[in-house]
Amino acid sequence: MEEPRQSKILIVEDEQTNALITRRLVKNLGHIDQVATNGYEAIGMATAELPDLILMDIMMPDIDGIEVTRQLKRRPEFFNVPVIMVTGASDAKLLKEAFDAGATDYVTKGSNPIELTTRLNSALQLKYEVEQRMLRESQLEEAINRLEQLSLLDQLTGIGNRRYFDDLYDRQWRAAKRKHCSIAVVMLDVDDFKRYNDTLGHPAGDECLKKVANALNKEMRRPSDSVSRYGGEEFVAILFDTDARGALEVAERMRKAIHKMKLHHPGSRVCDFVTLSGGIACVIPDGDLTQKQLLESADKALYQAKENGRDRFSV
Ligand code: GH3
Ligand code: MG
Ligand code: MG
Ligand code: MG
Ligand code: MG
Repeated sequence: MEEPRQSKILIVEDEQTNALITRRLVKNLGHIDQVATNGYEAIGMATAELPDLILMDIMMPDIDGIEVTRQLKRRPEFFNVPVIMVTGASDAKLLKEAFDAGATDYVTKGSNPIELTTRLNSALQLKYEVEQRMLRESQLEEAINRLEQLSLLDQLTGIGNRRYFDDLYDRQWRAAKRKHCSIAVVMLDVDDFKRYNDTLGHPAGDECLKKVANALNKEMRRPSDSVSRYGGEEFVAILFDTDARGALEVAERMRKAIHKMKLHHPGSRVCDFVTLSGGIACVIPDGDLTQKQLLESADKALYQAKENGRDRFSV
């Protein structure tokens, strides 16, 4: 068993001589002591400076130690602060009341100091073990959250990945169904991207995808709108509570944003910079149409846009 570290001990005791004896003992153990001589003072001191452990007299004028314990233990910050009752006589009924109020342990006044020392040490030991375990658990939880977040991001572009999209699409679909509002999906595909890689190289292709993703992301104006990387050089936007006209507006904005960057694309058959084609589909999801069918219809519209000459959107 490792030696307990220096701890702040609050001694609650209304009789001066008793307080002095306990104080000396606590100091000798290497801890920092504080004394409160009545219940109100105890609550005030405990609140101001959260102690590591409280030695609590039961019999005091005004509010007794059991009531003080009850009040402190109601607060979440005191859940792991051990309260050792220091009793005059071991009255079973009183002790039960003390444990019900949240006391950790008790010692009888005037008993061998070794008894108080032992109980104090083991209560502190347990407290620090619980603290350590809670810390490890919260660190683990944080790490899991971080990993979860990372697993939803596309490594290359930093926007949501396919998993993120699938998840969001499902949630938004169900929300649209509940609210009887329209949901739009916009499939976007970089034109002649194979030729981009072929002429400028794959690393340049990667850089291009990053810029495109970033530009598309900037065009998402509402908190409920989002664009994810669907795979390869394809992106997908979900626009909540948006009809075909609204979706076409956003799509045009995205197309223009890509135009404006004028990313040199010598292999393109459309023009000499990077362009996008897209397909739009939207529905109020309360009929027979499934999530999958809506995506397929956006994909068909995308194919149509390619057929019609690229650098455009179809509905
Ligand atoms: P279209 O206009 O019909 O869309 O023609 P395309 O060449 O863009 O379409 P295709 O599907 O034939 O080619 C897609 C290309 O995108 C091929 C693939 O190597 C490239 N690509 C997919 N993912 C990445 C990536 O992460 N980085 C790079 N550099 N290229 C990628
Ligand atoms: Mg007393
Ligand atoms: Mg493609
Ligand atoms: Mg393409
Ligand atoms: Mg293709």
